[in-house]
Amino acid sequence: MTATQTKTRNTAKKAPKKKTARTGNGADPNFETFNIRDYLRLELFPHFLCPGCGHGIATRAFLWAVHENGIEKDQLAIVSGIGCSGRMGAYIDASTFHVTHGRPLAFATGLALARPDLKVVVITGDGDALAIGGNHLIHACRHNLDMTCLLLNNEVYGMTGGQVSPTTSESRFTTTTPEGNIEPVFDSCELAKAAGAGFVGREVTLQVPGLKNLIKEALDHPGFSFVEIISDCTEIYGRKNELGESAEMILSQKISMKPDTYGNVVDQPFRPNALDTGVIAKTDRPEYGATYRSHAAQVQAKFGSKGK
Ligand SMILES: Cc1ncc(C[n+]2csc(CCOP(=O)(O)OP(=O)(O)O)c2C)c(N)n1
Ligand code: SF4
Ligand SMILES: [Mg+2]
Repeated sequence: MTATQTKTRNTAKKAPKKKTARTGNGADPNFETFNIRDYLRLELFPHFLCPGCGHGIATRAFLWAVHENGIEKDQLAIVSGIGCSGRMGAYIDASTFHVTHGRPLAFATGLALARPDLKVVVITGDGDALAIGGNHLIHACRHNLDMTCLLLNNEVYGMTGGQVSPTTSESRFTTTTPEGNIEPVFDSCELAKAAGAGFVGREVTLQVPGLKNLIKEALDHPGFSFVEIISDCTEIYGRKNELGESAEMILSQKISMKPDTYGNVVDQPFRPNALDTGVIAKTDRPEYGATYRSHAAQVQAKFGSKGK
């Protein structure tokens, strides 16, 4: 309010406060109807995740988003590569494809082109999508085909025992950097943005409702949507770098994000770089599937269905 504006007192009778459901995640009434068990293959439990692993938190946020967006399980196709992150797909009760390390985006491209009626989601890791599969990520962004990619970034090759990855922070110890990492770090969101992804966002596993909302927006976006999820490898990376128990690790996520987003509430930064969170880029570039189908129809009209 500026100095010249007059403050008016609202004398109207206040409407009675609406009672909202008490939930573990704030007063979100939809949370009451979300039961993660409805979306899991419980016959595969107990799951293989180490205690405190961020990938489980990310999976919960994703399934909550699926629930709130009203996506039916038989309309949901999940493609994942190899890694602790990729293994998440196996636990989800939907149509799931567990494919070769580094190739889930290539597989998903064929699936999304052949079955545009499905909601295609790729669950991948920093090694899977940025090292061996980096080429596929660049071209998935460039194509802008309608699918969602969730990159679970724990800064390490978790499944294979903790080797360095393209997102390992500087000077961190891994099994292949016993004296500390000297490689520069990839910012996957900047990469996705530059390569043309229709929607780019990042969130930490500490902020589950915020992460769920970001994934909902990504799932709704017509085109290639990319969400980097900052996740913790508590068992291998955390222990090797003496980052504390899982609770300490997840709390330190706050300081590695832009302070104006979360505030500096811990002393020891886990990830020294200040990263943006939330929606980082959103464009209305043409979606590739629609362009492809219209082009195919034109070619068929010109030459007949058998071509020339
Ligand atoms: C072609 C191929 N190369 C290497 C491997 C071994 N491998 C399996 S998972 C993995 C890295 C996983 O790291 P990331 O994608 O970050 O997943 P995380 O386990 O950290 O979630 C590697 C190198 C493989 N299975 N196939
Ligand atoms: S090794 Fe790391 S990434 Fe894999 S399940 Fe354990 S804590 Fe999670
Ligand atoms: Mg990883």
